[in-house]
Amino acid sequence: MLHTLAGRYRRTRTVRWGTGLEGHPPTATPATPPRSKTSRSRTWRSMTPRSKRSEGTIMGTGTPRPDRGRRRVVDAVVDAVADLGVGHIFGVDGANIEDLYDALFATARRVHGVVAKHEFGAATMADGYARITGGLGVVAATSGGGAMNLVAGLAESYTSQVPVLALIGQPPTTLEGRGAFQDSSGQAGTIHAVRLFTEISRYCARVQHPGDLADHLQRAIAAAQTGGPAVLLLPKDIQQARVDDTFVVHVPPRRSGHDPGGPTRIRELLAAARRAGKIVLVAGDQVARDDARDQLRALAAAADAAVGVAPDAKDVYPADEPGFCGVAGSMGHPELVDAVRHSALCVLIGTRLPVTARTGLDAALSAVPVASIGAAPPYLPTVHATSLDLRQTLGELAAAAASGPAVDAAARKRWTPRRMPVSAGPGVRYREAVEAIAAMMPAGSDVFVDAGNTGAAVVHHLPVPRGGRFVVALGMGGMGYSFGAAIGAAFARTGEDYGANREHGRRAVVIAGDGAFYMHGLEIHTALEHHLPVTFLVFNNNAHAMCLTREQLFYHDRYSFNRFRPARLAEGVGAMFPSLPAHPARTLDELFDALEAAAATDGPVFIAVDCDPDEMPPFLPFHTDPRARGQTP
Ligand SMILES: Cc1ncc(C[n+]2csc(CCOP(=O)(O)OP(=O)(O)O)c2C)c(N)n1
Ligand SMILES: [Mg+2]
Repeated sequence: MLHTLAGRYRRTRTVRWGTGLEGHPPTATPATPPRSKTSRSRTWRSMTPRSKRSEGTIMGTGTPRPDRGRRRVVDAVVDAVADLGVGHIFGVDGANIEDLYDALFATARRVHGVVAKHEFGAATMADGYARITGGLGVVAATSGGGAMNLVAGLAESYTSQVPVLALIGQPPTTLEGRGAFQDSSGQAGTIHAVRLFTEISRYCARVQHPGDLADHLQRAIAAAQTGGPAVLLLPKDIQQARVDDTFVVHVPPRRSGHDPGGPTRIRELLAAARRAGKIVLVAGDQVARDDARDQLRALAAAADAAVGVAPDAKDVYPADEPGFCGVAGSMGHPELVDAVRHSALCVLIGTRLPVTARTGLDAALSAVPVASIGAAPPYLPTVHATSLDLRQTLGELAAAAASGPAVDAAARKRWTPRRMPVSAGPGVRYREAVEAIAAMMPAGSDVFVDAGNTGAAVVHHLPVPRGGRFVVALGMGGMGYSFGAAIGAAFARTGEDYGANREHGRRAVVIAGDGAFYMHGLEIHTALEHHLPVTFLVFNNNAHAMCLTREQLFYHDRYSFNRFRPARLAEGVGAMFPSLPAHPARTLDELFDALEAAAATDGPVFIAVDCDPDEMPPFLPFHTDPRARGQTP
C-alpha cells in the first residue's frame, strides 16, 4: 500500500472542480475525525466499535459542503491535497486558519484534521508522515506566533529534503499594513513572512487573489516534490473567497531517472574494483525514500560488497544481512572504517555523507577511489552519477554486476559495539536498555530517535527491526523532533492498514532524552487523543547529558549547567494522563516488564528509563580526541 501511495503521488494528477466525489481516488481508512457536538467528552475511536467505523459514521450532521460550483479557496486546497493521496493535515488552529479546519470537516473525511500541541510538533508530524509515505506531508498554522513556531520544523524538512506543504493563515488583505493583529505582510514595519519562509522553503508565496490559487498550489506542490517544504501564505479573506468552476491544478510528475552516462561510469568502476579487491557500499536514506532496499541488497550480493549505512539509514540494510559492517560516522563502528580503508572502491549510495556520517572516515576515504550515486553529489569529491530513482539505478547496476566473479561469502565482516568506559551510576546502561528495546520491538516498527547521548547510544547499538523506518533528524538535529514525527508516522500507517497494524503489533517507537521530552514531549497528548500505537521511551538521566559530557571532557569538569534535579517522569505523566499507561523503569527487569506491557497494548505507552548522566555515550569525538574544542554533536 505504501507503494500505491507513493505511486499515486508520482503520477501526474489533474485536480479539477466539479468531477464529483465519486470521481476521486478511494480514501484512506479514517483515523479520528473531529467530534460532533454530541461526542464532546469521548473520542470517536473509543466510542465506535471497529466493525462499525465506516464512511459517514458521524459526518452526517456536519456543516453542509458549499455548493460545488462556488467552492471556497480552502475547500479547493483541501481537495487538491486529498487528490494527492494525503490523508491528514497536522496543525494548530487559530482565527486565521479556522476556515481550513472548516473545509476539512466538509470533506466527508477525505482528509483528517489533527490538532497538535505546538506548531513544531505539527510540522514534525507532517515531516514524519512524509518520510513514511514517500509522499507529501501537510501542516497548517495560523498567523503570528503559530507561523513563527513552524520555523524550526520546516528547517528540518528543508535540510533533510522532506516534501512538506505548509498552509499558513494571514490576517485579511484589507488590514495588511494597517495594524492587523499578527500582521506579517512586511508592510508598515511588520515582519515580512514571505522573505522569512523563502529562506527555509523551495517555494513561498502569499496568495493575494483567489484566481492565483491554482498556479501557486501547483508550483508549491511541484517544488515540495523536489525535496523540502513549500509555503503558501493564505490571508483570511482569500481563504473564504470562492474559486470558479475552471479551477484546475496540474501536478507535474515527480522527477525520476538518472543521468545518461552515470550508471555506465559506476558500472565500469565496480567491475575494475572487483578485479582489484573488495567493494564497500555506504547507503543513505535515499535508498529508503526511493524504496530501493531490495535493489541495494541485490547489488551488495552481486558485487560481494561490504555494506555500511549512514546514521539516519539504519533501516535500509539490516544488521543481520550478509556483509553488514556497521554505521558510518560519529556514532558508528570501527569495522566500517577498516572495510573502507582496505577496499578497492567505496560507493556512496543516496547519501551526501555530511560530517555526522563522515567523522572517522575521512582518512580512509581519501586513500581509496570513491564513487557516488544519488540525487545530489556528496560533500567530498567523488565520481558521481545523479540518480533520482535508486530503485531503477541500483537494479540496473545489480543486474550488470551479477555477471562478475563468484561471491566470496567467507570474507564478509561483522560489526561489534564500541567498548565503553564502565559507568557505575544509577539506572540502566544505555547499551543494555537499547538491547532490551531491540529484543522487544515488534517487526515493522518505525523508530524515531532524538538528539543527545541517548540518540548516539541508539544509533550505535540498536539493530533496527525489519520492515520499518529508522529516522534521526540530522538535518537540524533539533531536540524534540521524534515526538511529533512518530505521531505523524503512526497516522500514516493508520491511514493505510490500521487493522493489519494491530494484528502485527506494528508501532512507532520514540527514543528520546529527558531534555527532548521537556521541549516537545507533551505531544504524547496528541497520541493519546487519537489512541495511536506509539511507544514513548524517555531516557531520564536528569541532565542534558551530551552537554554535561562536553563540560567534563572539554571544559575540565569544573562546573555543570546541565545536570538537573531528579524528576519522576513516568509517575508525573501517569498522574497527568490517567488513561495513558506510564511505566517507570529503574532497572533492566522493570524495563523488560514495561516493554512487555507495551507490546500488549494497542494505544500509546510511556516508559521512563532511569539512566546515568555520567555514562559516556558511543560518540566518536568523545573517545578519540578528549581535548577537542568546538565539535558540534
Ligand atoms: C533544539 C536544540 N537545542 C539545543 C541542542 C543542543 N543539544 C544537543 S544534545 C543536547 C542535550 C540533550 O539532552 P537530552 O534530550 O536529555 O538527551 P541526553 O544527552 O541527556 O541523553 C542539547 C542541549 C539541540 N540539539 N537542539
Ligand atoms: Mg538527558
